[in-house]
Amino acid sequence: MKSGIFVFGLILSVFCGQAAAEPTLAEVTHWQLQAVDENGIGTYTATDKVAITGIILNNPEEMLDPTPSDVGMGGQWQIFIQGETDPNGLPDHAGTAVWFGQNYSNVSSSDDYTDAELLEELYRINRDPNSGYVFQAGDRVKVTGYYKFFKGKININEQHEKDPQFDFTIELLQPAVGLPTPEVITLDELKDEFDNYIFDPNRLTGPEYYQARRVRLNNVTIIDPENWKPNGEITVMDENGLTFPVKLGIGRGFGRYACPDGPIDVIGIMNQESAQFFPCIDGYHLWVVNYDGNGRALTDRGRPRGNLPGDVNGDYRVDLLDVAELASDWLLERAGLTPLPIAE
Ligand SMILES: [Ca+2]
Ligand SMILES: [Ca+2]
Ligand SMILES: [Ca+2]
Repeated sequence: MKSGIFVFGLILSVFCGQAAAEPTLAEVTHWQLQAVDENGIGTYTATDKVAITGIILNNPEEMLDPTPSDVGMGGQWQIFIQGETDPNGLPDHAGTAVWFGQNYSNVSSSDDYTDAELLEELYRINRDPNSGYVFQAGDRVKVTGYYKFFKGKININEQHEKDPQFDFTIELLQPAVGLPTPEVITLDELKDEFDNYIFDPNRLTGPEYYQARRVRLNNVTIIDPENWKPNGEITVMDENGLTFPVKLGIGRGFGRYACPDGPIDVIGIMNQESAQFFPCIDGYHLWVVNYDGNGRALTDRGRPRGNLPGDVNGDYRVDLLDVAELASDWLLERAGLTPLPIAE
Protein backbone atom coordinates (compact mmCIF):
# COMPACT_ATOMS: atom_id res chain seq x y z
CA MET A 1 0.00 0.00 0.00
CA LYS A 2 2.75 2.34 0.98
CA SER A 3 4.52 1.71 -2.31
CA GLY A 4 1.21 2.32 -4.15
CA ILE A 5 0.94 5.77 -2.54
CA PHE A 6 4.57 6.39 -3.38
CA VAL A 7 4.02 5.50 -7.06
CA PHE A 8 0.89 7.67 -7.19
CA GLY A 9 2.82 10.52 -5.61
CA LEU A 10 5.62 10.03 -8.11
CA ILE A 11 3.22 10.13 -11.07
CA LEU A 12 1.55 13.23 -9.61
CA SER A 13 4.87 15.00 -9.08
CA VAL A 14 6.05 14.13 -12.58
CA PHE A 15 2.76 15.40 -14.02
CA CYS A 16 2.89 18.61 -11.98
CA GLY A 17 6.56 19.00 -12.81
CA GLN A 18 5.78 18.85 -16.51
CA ALA A 19 2.89 21.26 -16.15
CA ALA A 20 5.07 23.75 -14.27
CA ALA A 21 7.88 23.39 -16.82
CA GLU A 22 5.77 24.72 -19.70
CA PRO A 23 6.26 28.50 -19.61
CA THR A 24 3.89 30.81 -21.46
CA LEU A 25 5.35 32.78 -24.35
CA ALA A 26 4.18 35.69 -26.50
CA GLU A 27 5.71 37.68 -29.32
CA VAL A 28 5.56 41.26 -28.09
CA THR A 29 6.65 44.67 -29.29
CA HIS A 30 9.35 46.49 -27.36
CA TRP A 31 6.70 49.13 -26.64
CA GLN A 32 4.47 46.52 -24.94
CA LEU A 33 7.36 45.00 -23.00
CA GLN A 34 8.69 48.33 -21.71
CA ALA A 35 5.43 49.70 -20.27
CA VAL A 36 5.88 51.36 -16.84
CA ASP A 37 3.66 52.75 -14.09
CA GLU A 38 3.80 56.21 -12.49
CA ASN A 39 6.88 55.16 -10.49
CA GLY A 40 8.70 53.92 -13.57
CA ILE A 41 8.26 50.26 -12.60
CA GLY A 42 7.77 47.79 -15.48
CA THR A 43 4.20 46.44 -15.71
CA TYR A 44 4.50 43.63 -18.29
CA THR A 45 3.52 40.30 -16.69
CA ALA A 46 1.27 38.71 -19.35
CA THR A 47 3.57 35.77 -20.11
CA ASP A 48 6.54 34.01 -18.52
CA LYS A 49 8.68 34.45 -21.62
CA VAL A 50 8.67 36.91 -24.50
CA ALA A 51 10.00 37.07 -28.04
CA ILE A 52 11.10 40.39 -29.54
CA THR A 53 12.65 41.40 -32.86
CA GLY A 54 14.85 44.33 -33.80
CA ILE A 55 18.31 45.61 -34.68
CA ILE A 56 21.39 44.92 -32.49
CA LEU A 57 22.83 48.33 -31.51
CA ASN A 58 26.22 47.34 -30.03
CA ASN A 59 28.94 44.74 -30.03
CA PRO A 60 28.70 43.30 -26.50
CA GLU A 61 32.44 43.27 -25.69
CA GLU A 62 32.59 47.06 -26.14
CA MET A 63 29.89 47.52 -23.49
CA LEU A 64 30.72 44.96 -20.77
CA ASP A 65 33.77 42.73 -20.29
CA PRO A 66 33.00 39.04 -20.97
CA THR A 67 36.37 37.85 -19.58
CA PRO A 68 35.84 35.13 -16.92
CA SER A 69 36.45 36.47 -13.42
CA ASP A 70 35.68 35.75 -9.76
CA VAL A 71 35.24 39.47 -9.04
CA GLY A 72 31.67 40.77 -8.68
CA MET A 73 29.42 39.57 -11.51
CA GLY A 74 32.46 38.19 -13.38
CA GLY A 75 32.19 37.98 -17.16
CA GLN A 76 29.23 39.99 -18.47
CA TRP A 77 27.56 40.43 -21.85
CA GLN A 78 24.89 42.87 -23.02
CA ILE A 79 23.33 43.94 -26.28
CA PHE A 80 20.60 46.49 -26.93
CA ILE A 81 17.89 45.67 -29.48
CA GLN A 82 16.02 48.55 -31.11
CA GLY A 83 12.41 47.96 -32.17
CA GLU A 84 11.32 48.68 -35.73
CA THR A 85 7.61 48.13 -36.45
CA ASP A 86 4.70 46.27 -34.88
CA PRO A 87 2.70 43.58 -36.74
CA ASN A 88 0.53 46.35 -38.27
CA GLY A 89 3.56 48.15 -39.65
CA LEU A 90 3.33 50.99 -37.12
CA PRO A 91 6.50 52.19 -35.36
CA ASP A 92 7.64 50.13 -32.37
CA HIS A 93 9.30 53.09 -30.66
CA ALA A 94 11.22 51.38 -27.86
CA GLY A 95 14.09 48.99 -27.31
CA THR A 96 15.23 46.26 -24.93
CA ALA A 97 18.55 45.21 -23.42
CA VAL A 98 19.56 41.54 -23.32
CA TRP A 99 21.92 40.77 -20.43
CA PHE A 100 23.95 37.79 -19.26
CA GLY A 101 26.43 37.38 -16.37
CA GLN A 102 28.69 34.76 -14.78
CA ASN A 103 28.34 35.03 -11.00
CA TYR A 104 24.61 34.92 -10.32
CA SER A 105 25.14 33.87 -6.69
CA ASN A 106 25.74 37.57 -5.98
CA VAL A 107 22.08 38.30 -6.71
CA SER A 108 20.19 34.97 -6.56
CA SER A 109 20.34 31.47 -5.09
CA SER A 110 21.74 30.12 -8.40
CA ASP A 111 25.20 28.63 -8.77
CA ASP A 112 27.78 30.61 -10.73
CA TYR A 113 29.03 29.60 -14.16
CA THR A 114 32.53 28.12 -14.04
CA ASP A 115 34.96 29.84 -16.41
CA ALA A 116 34.62 26.98 -18.92
CA GLU A 117 30.81 27.04 -18.68
CA LEU A 118 30.86 30.81 -19.18
CA LEU A 119 32.90 30.48 -22.37
CA GLU A 120 30.47 27.86 -23.69
CA GLU A 121 27.44 29.99 -22.93
CA LEU A 122 29.02 33.13 -24.44
CA TYR A 123 29.93 31.09 -27.50
CA ARG A 124 26.30 29.99 -27.79
CA ILE A 125 24.67 33.42 -27.42
CA ASN A 126 27.16 35.11 -29.79
CA ARG A 127 26.05 32.86 -32.67
CA ASP A 128 22.96 32.08 -34.66
CA PRO A 129 22.00 28.52 -33.60
CA ASN A 130 20.96 27.57 -37.14
CA SER A 131 24.02 28.76 -39.05
CA GLY A 132 26.84 29.58 -36.60
CA TYR A 133 26.88 33.18 -37.89
CA VAL A 134 28.48 35.55 -35.35
CA PHE A 135 26.11 38.41 -34.50
CA GLN A 136 27.25 41.99 -34.93
CA ALA A 137 25.80 45.45 -34.35
CA GLY A 138 23.49 46.19 -37.27
CA ASP A 139 22.00 42.69 -37.57
CA ARG A 140 18.25 42.07 -37.36
CA VAL A 141 17.50 39.33 -34.81
CA LYS A 142 14.77 37.65 -32.79
CA VAL A 143 15.36 37.15 -29.06
CA THR A 144 13.29 34.70 -27.01
CA GLY A 145 13.64 34.36 -23.25
CA TYR A 146 12.65 35.17 -19.72
CA TYR A 147 12.79 38.76 -18.51
CA LYS A 148 13.36 40.73 -15.33
CA PHE A 149 12.87 44.38 -14.40
CA PHE A 150 16.00 46.26 -13.31
CA LYS A 151 16.28 49.97 -12.43
CA GLY A 152 13.91 51.39 -15.02
CA LYS A 153 13.65 48.84 -17.81
CA ILE A 154 12.72 45.23 -18.43
CA ASN A 155 15.71 43.22 -19.60
CA ILE A 156 15.64 39.86 -21.32
CA ASN A 157 17.96 37.62 -19.30
CA GLU A 158 18.19 34.28 -17.52
CA GLN A 159 16.50 35.68 -14.41
CA HIS A 160 19.95 35.11 -12.87
CA GLU A 161 19.55 31.30 -12.99
CA LYS A 162 22.27 29.03 -14.38
CA ASP A 163 19.86 26.11 -15.01
CA PRO A 164 19.68 25.74 -18.83
CA GLN A 165 15.87 25.97 -18.77
CA PHE A 166 16.42 29.72 -18.24
CA ASP A 167 18.52 30.10 -21.41
CA PHE A 168 17.53 32.82 -23.86
CA THR A 169 18.02 32.27 -27.58
CA ILE A 170 18.94 34.72 -30.33
CA GLU A 171 18.21 33.94 -33.97
CA LEU A 172 19.38 35.79 -37.04
CA LEU A 173 16.58 37.25 -39.16
CA GLN A 174 18.76 39.29 -41.54
CA PRO A 175 22.50 40.04 -41.40
CA ALA A 176 24.05 43.48 -41.96
CA VAL A 177 20.84 45.52 -42.08
CA GLY A 178 22.86 48.43 -40.69
CA LEU A 179 22.53 50.50 -37.54
CA PRO A 180 19.33 52.57 -37.34
CA THR A 181 19.75 56.26 -38.16
CA PRO A 182 20.03 57.97 -34.76
CA GLU A 183 17.11 60.23 -33.86
CA VAL A 184 18.32 63.79 -33.29
CA ILE A 185 17.25 65.00 -29.85
CA THR A 186 17.90 68.13 -27.78
CA LEU A 187 18.56 68.34 -24.06
CA ASP A 188 15.39 70.37 -23.47
CA GLU A 189 13.46 67.24 -24.51
CA LEU A 190 15.19 65.28 -21.74
CA LYS A 191 15.57 67.83 -18.93
CA ASP A 192 13.31 70.56 -17.50
CA GLU A 193 14.42 74.18 -17.04
CA PHE A 194 15.96 73.27 -13.66
CA ASP A 195 18.11 70.58 -15.34
CA ASN A 196 16.05 67.75 -13.80
CA TYR A 197 15.11 64.67 -15.81
CA ILE A 198 11.67 64.75 -17.40
CA PHE A 199 9.77 61.59 -16.48
CA ASP A 200 6.69 60.63 -18.51
CA PRO A 201 5.12 57.28 -17.51
CA ASN A 202 3.26 57.26 -20.85
CA ARG A 203 6.71 57.29 -22.54
CA LEU A 204 5.59 59.87 -25.11
CA THR A 205 8.14 62.52 -24.04
CA GLY A 206 11.45 62.72 -22.20
CA PRO A 207 14.12 60.04 -21.96
CA GLU A 208 11.51 57.25 -21.57
CA TYR A 209 10.47 57.88 -25.18
CA TYR A 210 14.02 57.20 -26.38
CA GLN A 211 15.01 54.47 -23.92
CA ALA A 212 17.18 51.71 -25.41
CA ARG A 213 17.30 53.47 -28.79
CA ARG A 214 20.04 55.09 -30.85
CA VAL A 215 19.97 58.88 -30.53
CA ARG A 216 22.10 61.89 -31.42
CA LEU A 217 22.79 65.06 -29.44
CA ASN A 218 24.27 67.77 -31.64
CA ASN A 219 26.68 70.52 -30.65
CA VAL A 220 27.35 69.89 -26.97
CA THR A 221 30.53 70.35 -24.91
CA ILE A 222 32.20 67.90 -22.55
CA ILE A 223 32.54 69.82 -19.28
CA ASP A 224 34.54 67.24 -17.26
CA PRO A 225 37.28 65.92 -19.58
CA GLU A 226 39.16 64.68 -16.49
CA ASN A 227 36.62 61.85 -16.31
CA TRP A 228 37.46 60.60 -19.80
CA LYS A 229 38.54 56.94 -19.62
CA PRO A 230 37.21 53.52 -20.64
CA ASN A 231 34.13 52.72 -18.54
CA GLY A 232 34.08 56.32 -17.28
CA GLU A 233 31.21 58.79 -17.19
CA ILE A 234 31.44 62.30 -18.60
CA THR A 235 28.93 65.15 -18.71
CA VAL A 236 27.91 67.14 -21.78
CA MET A 237 26.31 70.61 -21.72
CA ASP A 238 24.36 72.52 -24.35
CA GLU A 239 24.46 76.28 -25.00
CA ASN A 240 21.57 76.80 -22.51
CA GLY A 241 23.42 75.12 -19.64
CA LEU A 242 21.40 71.89 -19.63
CA THR A 243 23.56 68.84 -18.89
CA PHE A 244 23.37 65.10 -19.55
CA PRO A 245 25.59 62.18 -18.50
CA VAL A 246 27.40 60.13 -21.13
CA LYS A 247 28.57 56.69 -20.05
CA LEU A 248 31.68 55.58 -21.91
CA GLY A 249 31.97 51.94 -22.90
CA ILE A 250 35.12 49.86 -22.87
CA GLY A 251 35.88 50.26 -26.59
CA ARG A 252 39.63 50.75 -26.99
CA GLY A 253 39.19 54.23 -28.48
CA PHE A 254 38.58 55.80 -25.07
CA GLY A 255 42.13 54.85 -24.08
CA ARG A 256 43.71 55.49 -27.46
CA TYR A 257 42.35 58.99 -28.13
CA ALA A 258 42.19 62.12 -25.99
CA CYS A 259 38.88 63.59 -24.87
CA PRO A 260 37.57 65.85 -27.64
CA ASP A 261 37.58 69.55 -26.67
CA GLY A 262 35.22 72.00 -28.30
CA PRO A 263 31.67 71.34 -29.52
CA ILE A 264 30.89 67.75 -30.47
CA ASP A 265 27.92 65.62 -31.48
CA VAL A 266 27.22 62.52 -29.38
CA ILE A 267 25.70 59.36 -30.87
CA GLY A 268 24.77 56.75 -28.29
CA ILE A 269 22.15 54.47 -26.78
CA MET A 270 19.69 56.06 -24.35
CA ASN A 271 19.87 53.99 -21.19
CA GLN A 272 18.35 54.10 -17.74
CA GLU A 273 19.79 52.77 -14.51
CA SER A 274 17.89 54.54 -11.77
CA ALA A 275 19.62 55.59 -8.54
CA GLN A 276 17.20 53.48 -6.46
CA PHE A 277 15.25 50.31 -7.08
CA PHE A 278 12.13 52.38 -6.33
CA PRO A 279 11.06 54.71 -7.85
CA CYS A 280 12.78 54.42 -11.25
CA ILE A 281 12.34 57.91 -12.64
CA ASP A 282 15.97 59.05 -12.95
CA GLY A 283 19.41 57.67 -13.87
CA TYR A 284 19.16 58.31 -17.62
CA HIS A 285 22.33 58.58 -19.71
CA LEU A 286 23.68 58.05 -23.19
CA TRP A 287 25.93 55.00 -23.54
CA VAL A 288 28.65 55.39 -26.19
CA VAL A 289 30.55 52.11 -26.49
CA ASN A 290 33.53 53.20 -28.60
CA TYR A 291 35.18 56.27 -30.18
CA ASP A 292 37.23 56.39 -33.38
CA GLY A 293 39.08 59.64 -32.64
CA ASN A 294 37.44 61.75 -35.38
CA GLY A 295 37.12 64.84 -33.15
CA ARG A 296 33.61 65.89 -34.23
CA ALA A 297 31.24 63.07 -33.32
CA LEU A 298 31.54 60.94 -30.20
CA THR A 299 30.93 57.61 -31.88
CA ASP A 300 32.71 54.84 -33.75
CA ARG A 301 31.83 55.19 -37.40
CA GLY A 302 33.17 51.68 -37.94
CA ARG A 303 34.65 52.21 -41.40
CA PRO A 304 38.26 53.35 -40.96
CA ARG A 305 39.92 55.22 -43.85
CA GLY A 306 43.24 54.22 -45.39
CA ASN A 307 42.70 50.58 -46.31
CA LEU A 308 45.61 49.71 -43.99
CA PRO A 309 44.40 47.01 -41.57
CA GLY A 310 47.73 47.15 -39.68
CA ASP A 311 47.12 50.82 -38.83
CA VAL A 312 45.85 50.05 -35.34
CA ASN A 313 45.73 53.66 -34.09
CA GLY A 314 44.16 55.14 -37.21
CA ASP A 315 46.84 57.70 -38.18
CA TYR A 316 47.10 56.34 -41.75
CA ARG A 317 50.62 54.98 -41.20
CA VAL A 318 51.76 51.55 -40.10
CA ASP A 319 54.69 51.92 -37.71
CA LEU A 320 56.03 51.01 -34.27
CA LEU A 321 53.09 52.67 -32.47
CA ASP A 322 50.81 50.15 -34.12
CA VAL A 323 53.22 47.31 -33.39
CA ALA A 324 53.37 48.34 -29.71
CA GLU A 325 49.59 48.12 -29.37
CA LEU A 326 49.55 44.86 -31.26
CA ALA A 327 52.35 43.44 -29.09
CA SER A 328 50.55 44.39 -25.87
CA ASP A 329 47.55 42.35 -27.09
CA TRP A 330 49.67 39.41 -28.25
CA LEU A 331 47.78 36.09 -27.88
CA LEU A 332 44.81 37.75 -26.17
CA GLU A 333 41.55 36.03 -27.01
CA ARG A 334 38.02 37.40 -26.70
CA ALA A 335 35.88 35.20 -24.49
CA GLY A 336 32.93 33.73 -26.35
CA LEU A 337 34.29 34.53 -29.81
CA THR A 338 37.41 32.36 -30.11
CA PRO A 339 36.66 28.68 -30.77
CA LEU A 340 36.14 26.58 -27.65
CA PRO A 341 38.86 24.10 -26.64
CA ILE A 342 38.08 20.62 -27.96
CA ALA A 343 37.01 18.30 -25.14
CA GLU A 344 39.54 15.52 -24.40
CA1 LIG B 1 12.36 53.40 -17.97
CA1 LIG C 1 22.19 29.69 -19.59
CA1 LIG D 1 49.24 53.88 -37.26
